[in-house]
Amino acid sequence: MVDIANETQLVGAVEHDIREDVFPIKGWDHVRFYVGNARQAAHYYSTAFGMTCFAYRGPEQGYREHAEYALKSGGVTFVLTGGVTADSEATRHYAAHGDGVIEVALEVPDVDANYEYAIKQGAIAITEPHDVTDEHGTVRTAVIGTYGETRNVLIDRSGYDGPFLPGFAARRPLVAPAPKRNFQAIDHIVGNVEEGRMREWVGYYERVMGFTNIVEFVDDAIATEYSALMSKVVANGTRKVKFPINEPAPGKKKSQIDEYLEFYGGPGVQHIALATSDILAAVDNMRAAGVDFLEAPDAYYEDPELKARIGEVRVPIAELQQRRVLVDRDEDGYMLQIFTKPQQDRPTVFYEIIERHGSLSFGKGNFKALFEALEKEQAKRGNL
Ligand code: TYF
Ligand code: FE
Repeated sequence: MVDIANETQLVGAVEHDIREDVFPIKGWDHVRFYVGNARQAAHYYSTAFGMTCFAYRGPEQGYREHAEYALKSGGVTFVLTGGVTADSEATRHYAAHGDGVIEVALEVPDVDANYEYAIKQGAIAITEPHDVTDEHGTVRTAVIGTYGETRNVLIDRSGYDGPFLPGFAARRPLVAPAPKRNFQAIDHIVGNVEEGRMREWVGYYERVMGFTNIVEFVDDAIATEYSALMSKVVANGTRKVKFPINEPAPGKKKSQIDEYLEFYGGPGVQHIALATSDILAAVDNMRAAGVDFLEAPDAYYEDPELKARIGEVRVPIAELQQRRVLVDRDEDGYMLQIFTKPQQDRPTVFYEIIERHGSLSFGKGNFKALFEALEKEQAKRGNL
């Protein structure tokens, strides 16, 4: 069970009564990926990310088209779905996009009320509210569209007490579970959209889910100077659910967002930020297990302005430098963050590991160092 107070701090959430919201959200439910080979992906997320497989659904359960593995690490649940047949939805999606996110599922108290509100506000209707039932009970669910082929699934699981979702069977882990979790909660999930469409998608979440545009954005100066992207963040009332949205901006070089859009074949989820209470251990464990991270240069740590910018943090800068962990501070506190390289063959989805200490923002002070490291990788791929 996740410690709720602890989780609130981990992800920079705020005290807020969701009953005041037009679109109340309890929190993240799960993220579903369509992948080329779910069994092997599940093994990777177990061994490299330290997640634990706990449920499965496939042909053995009479679910003929797909094999799905549900994994968790604290409050983070991923579902890896692979096609068993040549014409399954996952097989088609994989051919078009490579491994990627198909669903960002949110737990809500009343699926019908949220769905009705969203549709009235112009949400893309995918699936109307309906019950899904097995011997463990009933889940009420509905689906709303978002950027690209990505979907926001709404889930009320109050009438269900099975392993994951109706149809899934409990499953033993694929490998011996990690002794300690690397991360405990989803902090934010970022989408990349086409040039000129960021504002539209920010407006979509404002209208359809009653989200608000929070603090940080990449202004024009940053965009043209070194990032070649624009970004705005929308969040729900509790700020547990945060959706930054990026679009490419014209710059000196090809935007990393353009590289994503080209290789993903359209808009989609760019990165998932995973909150941890011990980023040093997480990075050490994940590196040892074969995860590649972006490497900030020594100059980042040796810059005399770094100390002035960040003040006191819980570990010596040398500890951060050794692992290439980035650090930023805002008026509320500081945060430590690091980014993996893309985690599949295509240069598309990657992960962020984030350890917040009061800070509610996204590492604006690190954009220059981060984007330079990203561009170095982009250049190696011949896409700059
Ligand atoms: O989520 C964020 O806004 C930060 C910064 O391509 C960021 O993690 C933004 C865009 C990007 C990589 C990181
Ligand atoms: Fe991020």
